[in-house]
Amino acid sequence: MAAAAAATTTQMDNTRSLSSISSTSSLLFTRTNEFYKIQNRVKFKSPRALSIRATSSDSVVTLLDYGAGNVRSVRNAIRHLGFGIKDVQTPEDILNANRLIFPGVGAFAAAMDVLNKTGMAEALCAYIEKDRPFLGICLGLQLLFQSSEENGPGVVGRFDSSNGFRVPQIGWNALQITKDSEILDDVGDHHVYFVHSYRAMPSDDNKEWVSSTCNYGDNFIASVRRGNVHAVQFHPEKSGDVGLSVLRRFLHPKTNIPKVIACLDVRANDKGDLVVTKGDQYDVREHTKENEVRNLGKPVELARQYYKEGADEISFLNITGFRDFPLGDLPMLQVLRLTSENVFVPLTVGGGIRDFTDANGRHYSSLEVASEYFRSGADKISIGSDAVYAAEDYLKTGVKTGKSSLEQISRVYGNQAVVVSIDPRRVYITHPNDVEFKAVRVTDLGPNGEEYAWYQCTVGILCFIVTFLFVHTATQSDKAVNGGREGRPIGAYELAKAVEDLGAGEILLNCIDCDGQGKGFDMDLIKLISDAVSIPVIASSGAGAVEHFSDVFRKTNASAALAAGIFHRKEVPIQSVKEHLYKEGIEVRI
Ligand code: 1PR
Repeated sequence: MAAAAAATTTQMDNTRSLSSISSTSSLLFTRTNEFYKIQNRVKFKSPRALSIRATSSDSVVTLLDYGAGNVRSVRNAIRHLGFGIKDVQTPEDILNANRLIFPGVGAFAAAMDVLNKTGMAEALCAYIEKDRPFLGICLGLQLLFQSSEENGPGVVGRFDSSNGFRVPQIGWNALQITKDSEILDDVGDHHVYFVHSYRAMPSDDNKEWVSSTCNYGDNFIASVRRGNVHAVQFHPEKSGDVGLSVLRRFLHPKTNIPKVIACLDVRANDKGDLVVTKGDQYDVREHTKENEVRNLGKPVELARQYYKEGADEISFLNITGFRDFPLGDLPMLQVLRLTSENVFVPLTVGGGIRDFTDANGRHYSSLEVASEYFRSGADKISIGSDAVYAAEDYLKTGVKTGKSSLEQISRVYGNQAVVVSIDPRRVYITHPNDVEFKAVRVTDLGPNGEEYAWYQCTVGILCFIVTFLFVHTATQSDKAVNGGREGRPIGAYELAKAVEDLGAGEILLNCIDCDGQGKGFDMDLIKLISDAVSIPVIASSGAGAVEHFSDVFRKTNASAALAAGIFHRKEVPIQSVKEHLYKEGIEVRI
């Protein structure tokens, strides 16, 4: 170990003298100069919205060993923790990695030289910009910064030995943890092992992402964390049990226990009473002569029952909220107030969250609408149609105006309080290039043998449009316009990515085709979206049996599964869903 340490140190010393004369000593992130500048280009997830999820397929970690030194101990530690290793051979291996460790052995300049020549630097940049899970070790941390030999004083510089501290630092030292970084959770007062002559210095520019410092003559950066990107100056693979715990926490990130959510679609029936209803592909009317709204019970009573049966969350969707004015919907606010009196799991409410001018000309902002919901007992609000319009504008202009409901509400209440409900329809196509939206190869072929589909987002239709266009009553217009919904020129994938950028903290992913069908969730859609974003995704629409829940948690990165019909019709109690998941080895809240 001492020999390895000495070798590393010598190499690093050479590096610095080399780098001062070598034009190849560019930084890993030359394009953006310093790591903190990447932050401006990259939409790093705010810690609150962060959800790192792993599936059993993540049992292989990609290792970037560019041949400059001995990373045997890192390999052994990874294997010891039960992971296989895929070595990076090409830049594509980096781009395709699920989880990447970069031990950054050897000399700074030489490392940069190899990384640049092989195209790895570019790939690493792209990987990190996408906020993919990354752990840099030692030089792997320093390469994220600007070196001192370039462009005047930089973030990384050599220890000052004039104050009596021997350089390199070779030995054990304690960390001062400055912010929650998840991978350091077990470190506490334990010492970790360092071997280095150079260190990155904390500054105002980087203070947001420094997760710990260490003192060796001066305070230097011992670790950084921004979203899924981590880097440590010490050697976790040489730091005993506590070091292994750092690696373990990176490899097995804390996953949220999957949630089972009961959803209550609520609307006024033709008599004006607020009822829980349930559609088939969003058609909530009985197929009888009277054509009345299907009535499956009373919202408060059902919510209480689902809470007692073990629901992890309850969602109320005021399904006509977009065309009616929700603050005019006092019964809905009353439902929230009463439910929150004795239901002690999170309550989400959606429907009609948008700016609104009432009949008397009084303007209500979406923030006021949301605030009223929060005051009445909601923990989260869910935005459907208005988020689609906001995403369309954002994709058109590339500008975040900060004025959309989504942006305003998440700014005031935090991302974790804002869910975006996506309501797409499957549109089959023969070739993925047939549309400008992200398409997937479907598991079940379309009616004409189509192998692909894209998922077209829909919005609720405003009452006055319905009235003008159809000169019909709301009852007729529900049916006349595809369950009262209009298709928009945006796909579920594009919408999900855009709303994540705009500040959504969670996605409620419905599927009109599967809604009420009981044939299982749309796995193609859920996989597409839950792989595309790093905020939690709630799988919704189509649950018909307990196996559908284990399927969705096994095969996709969904964080929660929501159902309505099977609970309302008492076909499958929540408890049996939980028992089934437990038996299948999927952790649940019992
Ligand atoms: O557009 O912001 O006003 O929000 C309206 C909200 O109302 C959206 O979240 C939208 O999903 C919902 N909504 C609008 N129309 C309907 C309808 O059914 N006609 N309900 C509707 C959506 C879908 C799920 C349902 C699952 C599970 N319902 O919430 O509960 O599909 O059902 P299942 O387990 O029985 O298959 P805005």
